[in-house]
Amino acid sequence: MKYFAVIFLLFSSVLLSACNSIKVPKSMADHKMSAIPTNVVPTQSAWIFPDHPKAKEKTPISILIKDKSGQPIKSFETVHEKKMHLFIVSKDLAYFSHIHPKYKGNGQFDITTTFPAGGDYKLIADVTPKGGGDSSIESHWQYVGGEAAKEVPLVPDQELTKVVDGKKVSLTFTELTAGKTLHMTFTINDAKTNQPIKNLQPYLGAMGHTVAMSADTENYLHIHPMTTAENGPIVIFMTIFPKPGIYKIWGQFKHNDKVFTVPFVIDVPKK
Ligand SMILES: [Cu+2]
Repeated sequence: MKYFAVIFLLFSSVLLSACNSIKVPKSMADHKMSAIPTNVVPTQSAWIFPDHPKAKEKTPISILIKDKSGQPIKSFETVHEKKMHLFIVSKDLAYFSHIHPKYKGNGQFDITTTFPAGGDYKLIADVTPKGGGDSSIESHWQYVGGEAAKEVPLVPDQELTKVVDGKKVSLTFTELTAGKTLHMTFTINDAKTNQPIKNLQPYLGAMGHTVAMSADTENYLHIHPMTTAENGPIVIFMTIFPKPGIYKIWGQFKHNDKVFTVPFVIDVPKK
């Protein structure tokens, strides 16, 4: 086990220095703890927007995924039921959206979305070209015209319990420290009765999804829960926060056929 941990840390430090968009290896997310780096296919992308996208208007987006020589990548793995997962956040991380563009073939993914306010948005596409192990990440900043929303300062939550859609959700960590493998646990109770919710439904093939983003949006983590037979009230994720500082976390779960998203802001201390 010790041997595995060392190898894993070596691997993750390579991963950490290699790119800004840190991904939790799929092997780790699935709790297989593979020590072998699973190959990430190098990609590049082109993002096609209308000339002057505006807030509150339907905005078609095309994302072209290409290989390093500029040729479109043609086939993609279906990961968690989708060929592409697209996350959109406002610069202050107040706005979060997780949507699934449609694959049109020839490397092209299309979706239409509506930005809620004017300002800068970061879009992060998560795809796995056929034959790849872990997903490739492509991101893009986009300015959207229109009246800007009031900027929300990113302040760590004093208390890690939130009520969303009638659910009381608490977040705890084993040893919250940058660069350390840790468990992040969501506990989901009914907000009215305080009874544990034991009938969560799988959402995109997992009991939950968590996205974490550093305050500067440079580090992105998409984490899936450790395998469990339970449908709540506890959902455990394993991850590593690559660097200290403030992160926003969005936990997404499904209950009564409805997906709910619970956001937290945390401050990850250094070692
Ligand atoms: Cu998704």
